[in-house]
Amino acid sequence: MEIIKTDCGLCINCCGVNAYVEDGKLMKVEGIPEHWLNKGKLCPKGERLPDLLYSPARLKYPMKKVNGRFQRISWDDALGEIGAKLQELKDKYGAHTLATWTGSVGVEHFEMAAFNQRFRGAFGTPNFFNPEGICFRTRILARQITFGRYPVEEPANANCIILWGRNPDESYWPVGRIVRERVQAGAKLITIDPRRTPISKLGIYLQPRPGTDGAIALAMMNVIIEEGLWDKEFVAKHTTGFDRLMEHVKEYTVEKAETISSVPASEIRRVARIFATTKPACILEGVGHMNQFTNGLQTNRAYSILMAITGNVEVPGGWVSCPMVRLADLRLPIKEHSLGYDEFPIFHQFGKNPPPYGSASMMTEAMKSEKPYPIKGFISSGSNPALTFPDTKLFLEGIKNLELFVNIDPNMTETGQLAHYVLPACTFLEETGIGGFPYGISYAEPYIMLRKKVVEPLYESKPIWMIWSELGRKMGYAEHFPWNSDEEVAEHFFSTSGVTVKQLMEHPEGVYFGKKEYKLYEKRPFPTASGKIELFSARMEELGFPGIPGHVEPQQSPVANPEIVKQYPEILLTGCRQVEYIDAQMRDVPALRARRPNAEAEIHPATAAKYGIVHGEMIAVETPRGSIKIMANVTQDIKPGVVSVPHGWAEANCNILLDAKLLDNVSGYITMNSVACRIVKLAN
Ligand SMILES: Nc1nc2c(c(=O)[nH]1)N[C@H]1C(S)=C(S)[C@@H](COP(=O)(O)OP(=O)(O)OC[C@H]3O[C@@H](n4cnc5c(=O)[nH]c(N)nc54)[C@H](O)[C@@H]3O)O[C@H]1N2
Ligand SMILES: Nc1nc2c(c(=O)[nH]1)N[C@H]1C(S)=C(S)[C@@H](COP(=O)(O)OP(=O)(O)OC[C@H]3O[C@@H](n4cnc5c(=O)[nH]c(N)nc54)[C@H](O)[C@@H]3O)O[C@H]1N2
Ligand code: SF4
Ligand SMILES: [Mo]
Repeated sequence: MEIIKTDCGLCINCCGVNAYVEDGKLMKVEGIPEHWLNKGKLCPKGERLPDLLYSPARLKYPMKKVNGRFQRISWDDALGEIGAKLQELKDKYGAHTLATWTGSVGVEHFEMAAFNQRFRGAFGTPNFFNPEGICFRTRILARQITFGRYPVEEPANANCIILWGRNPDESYWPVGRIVRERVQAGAKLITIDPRRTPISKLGIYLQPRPGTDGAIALAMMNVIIEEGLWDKEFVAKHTTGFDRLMEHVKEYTVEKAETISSVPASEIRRVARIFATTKPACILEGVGHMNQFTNGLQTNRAYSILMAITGNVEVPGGWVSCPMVRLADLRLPIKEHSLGYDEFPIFHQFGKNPPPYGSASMMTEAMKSEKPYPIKGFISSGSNPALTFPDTKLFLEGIKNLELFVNIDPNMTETGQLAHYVLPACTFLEETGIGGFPYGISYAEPYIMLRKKVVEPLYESKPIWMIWSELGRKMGYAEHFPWNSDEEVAEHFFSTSGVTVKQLMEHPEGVYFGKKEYKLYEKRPFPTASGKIELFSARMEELGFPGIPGHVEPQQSPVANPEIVKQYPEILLTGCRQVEYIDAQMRDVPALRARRPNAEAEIHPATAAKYGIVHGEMIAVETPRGSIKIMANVTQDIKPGVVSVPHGWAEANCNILLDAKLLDNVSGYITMNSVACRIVKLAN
């Protein structure tokens, strides 16, 4: 059997994989023992990559919907018809009428987002959307606002770790491994989470009311400043706005934070002291949850400020700067701004290189209401928004108005079922491409590997770069799509990076492409307007938002909206990760389904008792927006009054419960957590 060293593209961890291939068939996968990150291990879903590849859900050929039913069509005809329709829409409504969307795998599959952006540039639409506009970009943005660059957590050297709304055992198991190793070596662990996760049992645990973390962070600053525990030299030399911060946090006493968050004042004080006096300390904030609620961006800012005033920036074990591999930029210039540019200036206008994505909530709204202009064409790839878009009702209403809806995916998905055309893409196991550089999520390692083709493309599936290129050529944009093979594409991407494909082939387990530098600020000042870490951001204020973060109540909390709470007294969390599945994928793999057969709503016994619910019973979870049926998981390990439902389950789609009008007004992110809900006992 041949062993091909590649990486797992199922999630952003990009674990090293030994793929065992016999007669062109993938037989099994194992972790690469010498891989720096996963050290021979794969998570349960990573172990099932052959099931992903040979899934019965795979699309075998392009299909077109005729009279409500899918019919086989050739690639040539499909791309020809799609190209002609796109041209017609462009002539009728202008280029901006096309919205393109890539999913979470568009983050892991560099080619997917890059070629999507290439095409949209050639076509001329500004409207490209990606989960970074609903997922983790605010953490990057908050750090860029504060530091001018994006320092990344380095828990492997930390002596104090705060898991703030993060449960890595399920979502980033290698981070969980690193945290456990540090705890074993004597590091202090603090977990702040409404759910008492298994890893939290290794240290101090705070259980806040969801959506109140900003108040806790500000009260920690209050303690640190009042007790003189801040890093005076670092703050004086490298930050601006400390005086204003000092004034601002005076009102955030631990007692006030207790009233807001329900975490005892003495616990907040204790945690503040430990965090400020145990060096180096590292906040590992949640990737999604800490962004996806009313006060997401400002809460992220508060964590940045906590790291800064304790001098935990650009030192080993804190948040550090790590080189990024400079891959070729495929983007073409675009004249118009994307949807959301004016409405959400922090997201779109803050820095010199703002995120290239539009605001997702505005995309669906423009499909539905045709305001500010109609979105009539929609091409989605590597995503399943029918399940994952945080407001299913709005998504379904929006796509009804589309004149062209194309879904590109290896599988027939819930979203594909709604499309006019479905095009079969390869999985990452069937193409050579840019592989793992899991930068940006607690791994400050300048390490990259080539993702290798493990088997030939199955059925009529094609690599995503080829699909966009062929569509581009059909539409007369051939000059922008000169590449003819996976290798040519990879060569082009690496041409600007200092790493070559040859080098990566010679080192199939991956290579270091640069060296991490601590105290970078000694050489290169923080690239903010002031050249220092901005505890107070003048630019944020200029754009109409507070320059120092404060606590903002979730829109539907008992404080902000007591009327709604009379009818919907519990607090909803959606989308806590489950190690068996990745977003809406892998539910059809029997071995994984056997491990976790059902979608379950976690509720505390006190909450269950209030409604007369027993463990394992089917219940309805309802919000003003909708209702789903789901099995009750009655557990001590969640705060009373909080209901946590996973996302990605077709049979209990939590996005039916969400309302894309509830936003973090600073970032434009749709609220997926801290929403009012209630439980309904179902008649037997
Ligand atoms: N296995 C698996 N891994 C995944 C994914 C997957 O679907 N499956 N998805 C990937 C993606 S797309 C993303 S964005 C990341 C998500 O990664 P994370 O956002 O880090 O998700 P979790 O690790 O589930 O941690 C979220 C934790 O935040 C807690 N929480 C919720 N609300 C609050 C709050 O208001 N305050 C505090 N303090 N805590 C809160 C939840 O109880 C939960 O324990 O995971 C990635 N990894
Ligand atoms: N309520 C709620 N909603 C959420 C979240 C939440 O926490 N709560 N989380 C949000 C977040 S953070 C994210 S990132 C999104 C994720 O949302 P999505 O990105 O829509 O999630 P997936 O289910 O991972 O969709 C990936 C799709 O890509 C396909 N695919 C897999 N490999 C390949 C490939 O190699 N090529 C191509 N072309 N396609 C491939 C899969 O078959 C699958 O259909 O969900 C968001 N939605
Ligand atoms: S953690 Fe992610 S990258 Fe690693 S094996 Fe699991 S799915 Fe693959
Ligand atoms: Mo995400």
